[in-house]
Amino acid sequence: MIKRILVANRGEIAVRVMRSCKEMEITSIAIFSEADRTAKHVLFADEAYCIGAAPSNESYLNIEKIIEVAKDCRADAIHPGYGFLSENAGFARRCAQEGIIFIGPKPETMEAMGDKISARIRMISAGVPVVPGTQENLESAGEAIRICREIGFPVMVKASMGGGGKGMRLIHDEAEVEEAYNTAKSEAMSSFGDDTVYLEKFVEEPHHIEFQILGDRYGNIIHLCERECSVQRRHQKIVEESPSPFITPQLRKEMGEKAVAAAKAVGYEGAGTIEFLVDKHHRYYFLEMNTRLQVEHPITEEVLGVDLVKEQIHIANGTPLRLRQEDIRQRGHAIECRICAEDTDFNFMSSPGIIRQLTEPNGIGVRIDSYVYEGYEIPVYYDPMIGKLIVWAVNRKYALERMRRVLFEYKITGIKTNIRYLRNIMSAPDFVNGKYDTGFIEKNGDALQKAPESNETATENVAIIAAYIDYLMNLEENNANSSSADNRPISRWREFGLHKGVLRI
Ligand code: MV4
Repeated sequence: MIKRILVANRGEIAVRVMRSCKEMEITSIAIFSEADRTAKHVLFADEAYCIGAAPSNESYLNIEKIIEVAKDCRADAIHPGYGFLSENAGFARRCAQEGIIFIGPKPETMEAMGDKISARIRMISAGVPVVPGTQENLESAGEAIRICREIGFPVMVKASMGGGGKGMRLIHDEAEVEEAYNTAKSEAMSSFGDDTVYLEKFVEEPHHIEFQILGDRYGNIIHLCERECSVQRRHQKIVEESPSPFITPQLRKEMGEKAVAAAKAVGYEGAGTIEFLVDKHHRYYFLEMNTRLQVEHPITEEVLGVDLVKEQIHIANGTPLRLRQEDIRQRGHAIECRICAEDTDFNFMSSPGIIRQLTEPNGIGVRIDSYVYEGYEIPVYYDPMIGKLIVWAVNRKYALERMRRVLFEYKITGIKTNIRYLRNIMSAPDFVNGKYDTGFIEKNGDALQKAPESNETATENVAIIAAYIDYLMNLEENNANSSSADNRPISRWREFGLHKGVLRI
């Protein structure tokens, strides 16, 4: 039985994993870089060990150092979270060599799915639809032209070791083939050290819909329905929801069965995700498989009432699946917004810095998976995502209303965030009507940048006046006490409860 888990990650996901550990009475062990001494995951853990300098390569990606710490502190298992070493087959192998349980699938599964050509071959044998295209390395631009003619334009050339949009080029016509082939190949080589590329027919205006799956050591595999992830910007997801407003119960059943077949084809153990592209005619195609827990896993947890981290730990313990497919029933609707320290007016550049004031939302149907606190300095070295807002309600309409309320309640100063942008998404007609695909952000670009509604500005103006009064009052009080004005509490003007813009003095 797993009694001690080393969490080989940082930020909100490290905290998320430790929460489940606590409920299971498992000791959680944090590792941290020199930039993370004061990070929440360190404070949250039962034990914590510094593993190196701030850059990820010297800390969260340092396999040998992590293994050494895991041995020294007698960890039974390692949870890799997402990103960093979560999909590194070499790391999973090193864990096994040292008798440490890697909480995730077998290394061979990670390798088979990490290579997109190999994944396509396996999916075809398993009867899972893939995008029409090729299953071998493209040997030359000439060969590419010939095959493109067969498939029919537009076509995409993709790196076999790619994923998430890297090493990928769209080809509209014959004139573009040679250049696209060459750039995709060289980008693949510099990004992945492997220049194997293949072709796929371009699926127009697709939805990105993924299915959560769970598999145990005994070959039992179930799916936990879908997440709609089409709101993306430059291959970064921003908003996810479940159920998908686009798919029907019939399509859900069919795609769910294909997702299970896909996982069975690689003997999947643990929690994983099957990504599909779905076109406007409801034709769906396997895109890739993610062999880890994903950022957006909470929406599945909210709709199904399942703790996916707990299930991962039980599976790693060798417990047979505790859920049957018949037990899986979606209830209500969940939406997740990713809160990022970034400047949406300045090309979404990341905006690290010190968090001065923070008021997180609360109340019915609200979940916050975050890791920041007042006074915390967001390091420049890692991902700018500071947390996730997740709401649940009985249906999509109420979930949307709730998310608007929650985004209104969230107050953060000291850094720039994408909260205003998220509010605009929650009011964009295409999103409100559930009529959007992966082109949503591009299509609505300018409207999503817009400044707050005028009544919101009015509210802020009243709040500023309130803050000024607060400031004067504090000043007076401090003078009366003849203490230094520097000791006066910071004015919390953003938090004045002036939702209607009325101030009573
Ligand atoms: C595609 C595609 C259309 N046709 N493949 C982007 C990320 C990587 N996971 C695969 N991607 C795409 N592959 C074919 N054959 C369109 C995309 C794509 C996309 C996919 C999912 C979510 C957002 C996207 C945004 C642009 C392009």
